[in-house]
Amino acid sequence: PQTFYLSDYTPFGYEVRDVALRFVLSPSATRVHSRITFAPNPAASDKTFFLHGEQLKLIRAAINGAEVTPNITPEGLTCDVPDSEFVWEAEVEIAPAENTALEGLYMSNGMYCTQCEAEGFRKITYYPDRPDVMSTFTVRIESDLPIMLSNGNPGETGAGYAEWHDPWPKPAYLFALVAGDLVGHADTFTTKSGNQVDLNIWVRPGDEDKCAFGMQALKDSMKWDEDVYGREYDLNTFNIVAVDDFNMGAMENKGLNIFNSSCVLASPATSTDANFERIEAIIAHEYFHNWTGNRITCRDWFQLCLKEGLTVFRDAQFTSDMRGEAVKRIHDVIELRARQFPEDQGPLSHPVRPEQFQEINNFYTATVYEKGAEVIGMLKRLVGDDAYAKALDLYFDRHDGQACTIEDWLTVFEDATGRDLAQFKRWYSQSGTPRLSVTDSYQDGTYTLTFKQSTPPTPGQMVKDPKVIPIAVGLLGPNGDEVQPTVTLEMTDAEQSFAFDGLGSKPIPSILRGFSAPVVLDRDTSAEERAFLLAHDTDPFNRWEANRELARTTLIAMIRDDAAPDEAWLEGLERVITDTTLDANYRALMMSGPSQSELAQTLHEMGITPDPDAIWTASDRLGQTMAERWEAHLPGLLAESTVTEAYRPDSHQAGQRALGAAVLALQTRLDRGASARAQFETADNMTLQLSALTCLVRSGNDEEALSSFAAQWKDDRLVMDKWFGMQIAATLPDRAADRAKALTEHPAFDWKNPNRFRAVFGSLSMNHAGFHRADGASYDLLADWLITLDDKNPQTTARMCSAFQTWKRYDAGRKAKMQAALERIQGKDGLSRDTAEMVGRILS
Ligand code: HT7
Ligand code: ZN
Repeated sequence: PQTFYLSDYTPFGYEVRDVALRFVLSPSATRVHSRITFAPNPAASDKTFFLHGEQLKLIRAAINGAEVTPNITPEGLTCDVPDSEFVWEAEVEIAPAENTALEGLYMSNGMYCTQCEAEGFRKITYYPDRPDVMSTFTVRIESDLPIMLSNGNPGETGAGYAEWHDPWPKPAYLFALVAGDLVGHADTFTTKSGNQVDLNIWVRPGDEDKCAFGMQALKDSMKWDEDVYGREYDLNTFNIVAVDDFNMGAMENKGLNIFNSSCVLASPATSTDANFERIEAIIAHEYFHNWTGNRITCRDWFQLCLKEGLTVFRDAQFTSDMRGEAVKRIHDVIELRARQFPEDQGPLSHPVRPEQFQEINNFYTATVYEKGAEVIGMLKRLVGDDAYAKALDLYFDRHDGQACTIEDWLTVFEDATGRDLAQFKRWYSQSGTPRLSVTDSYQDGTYTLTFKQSTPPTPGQMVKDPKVIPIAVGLLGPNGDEVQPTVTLEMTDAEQSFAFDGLGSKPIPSILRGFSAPVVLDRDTSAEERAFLLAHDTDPFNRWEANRELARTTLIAMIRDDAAPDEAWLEGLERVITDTTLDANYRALMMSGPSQSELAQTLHEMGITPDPDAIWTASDRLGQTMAERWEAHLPGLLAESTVTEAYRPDSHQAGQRALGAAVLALQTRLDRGASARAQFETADNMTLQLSALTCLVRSGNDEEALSSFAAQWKDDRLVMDKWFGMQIAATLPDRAADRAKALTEHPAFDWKNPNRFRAVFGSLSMNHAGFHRADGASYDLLADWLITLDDKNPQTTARMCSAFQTWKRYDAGRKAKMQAALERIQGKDGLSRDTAEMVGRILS
């Protein structure tokens, strides 16, 4: 397979002046007529006329009205063309009903829909399918379906057809088309300059009652982007469509966002608080792409983080504003450590801006998205809020309508602030998680912190240069007063000291406040010092972090030496969780210790081979200790977390329910599931119902509740995804593989639907000890199913191979079994390019 390199970029030889498409829809023989005006690109030296095109049946092609016979390969076509402006016309035939890969034009429950990012448009018609080729589009759709949508503003509509025109030049990856028997949930939004925008969420009949929350989230996002970034919406219409078969979460097509139905449909009875929060964030994310991604797009796919890192950063700011900064930051850091750190420290490690790929779909990763957002957070911290706002204004002014690079982005910051960002740019080019070690000293009123940074080698990058690391630090006096409010130290060297003068006594440092850089902090901190920070740190993130560190240290001692849980820590934590002046959400986060995979990650970072069974046993024993120790507090905490008002998915109520869920998990250990069963039976919302069911599944006493849940929800596909998933994710480790296998034989296991496939196998890989069952049963089951799925849906198969990315860190027995599973996938005849690249990298 071909490898593409960032350094090989050259512009396309032709500009596209405008595109007109006509679709005559039919499940097995859709005709796509294109009429495209091209003109030689003066900035390009290579004038080869190559149009991408895959799995297309060319019916006819013409240039300036005269039929031509292009040279066709599996990747596209070439043709001799005039050396001045000309009109290219083509008619192709495609079969959306046979498209199970869900890229290009495909069908889901009788509805036509598209997914063109990254390279799906080439499965619709012949076109220069690259993000730096931008054009206006006019689209005519012909079918007998009642709703026919495309990008931009609606044009003429009549019996059997609908026309759309998008006045904003866009790359083909933002093209979208939807046609089906859909019902709309309508609303309007008036922009700050007074334009009225028609908003619609289109869903299958029966889902209308699950649109109101998404619509409110959309209006909140539109308002927030005006207020915070000064960005206004730019069309008369904004449509969102919910689709059941979708490879990822959602897609930001211009004016026509397409969503996985799980990321837009919500109701209290069927969605958890976490679902509501995620839906709000994804709707915001896709909407924010209108400026960061659509109006300003990427020059090539190596620049993916330009739009994704920035848009994740923006959606995180939005969620912070909507739901609270500290809790959002803690959630994001938990996710970063769970998903990005293992990626960055294993065989799939790659820079935030990768420099080569075979299949771009494999680079929609936690590194590009989440570390990409962290890099922007660091930049903002380094330049300050005002300079960040100034730089963003300049970015939008200077680059509106362009396809840009990370160099363009950093130049904007250099021009707006006068800073040299050459060293900062290493965050985009160097892969791997930096390790930051700290020592301190105190003498004559001066306290000195000395940091050393180093980044272990990663695939293809043996040597790393020092990066600029913003280290937010505060100092606390012995009585807990803050003697030095948060300052950002700018570390630029491999080793560097920072002194604080005029201190009356040795302070307690609070380092890396707010997780100011995506690094692993190594510091030999005493348990007393951490307990002090747990009690007094004025930075809520670091207060939580102190607790997390204490939990981690205790668990690691329990895992390695069978030690007893640390008494002093449990006392400190007890004070926090019973402190009713603290936010319930925050207390719930304090109660939830590191996950088993996070512990495996920490052990790996310490150079120790993780033993999944020992990790599970220690985590279970700690849970039991907490339950017994806090027995007297549990009923009070449960009562305190009971919501008496009508259900609202806001952060206040969600916090109460999160605290309740954490307490119920402990209570279930003491009352053999009686409280959980009572909650399960009386719950009037999905958050309470599912948290109770999760407790019952964890206790192993779950058969009755699982069947009654399935009977109640058998007709709701999104709730049934939860049912499939949670009983595997939460079950006892020795049952996970057998359960997953049994569920693949369930009549509702529709394995071609990515949500259902992920519900089963994503959950299996999340049950750490269950996935790493010593006999390799889970590895074999997953490999069997990845081999099956690859023929139908390479993109989802390839993504799910990452369950094996940590294989090298385990013991010889597990390692050999995972290697064998990977080699079995690799050896499959006709393996897709997507999966072959992923497995090859994981094994390397
Ligand atoms: N920009 C989108 C990324 C994407 C995608 C979405 C759905 C299906 C396939 C996809 N390939 C790439 C989503 C986003 O980041 O907003
Ligand atoms: Zn995105």
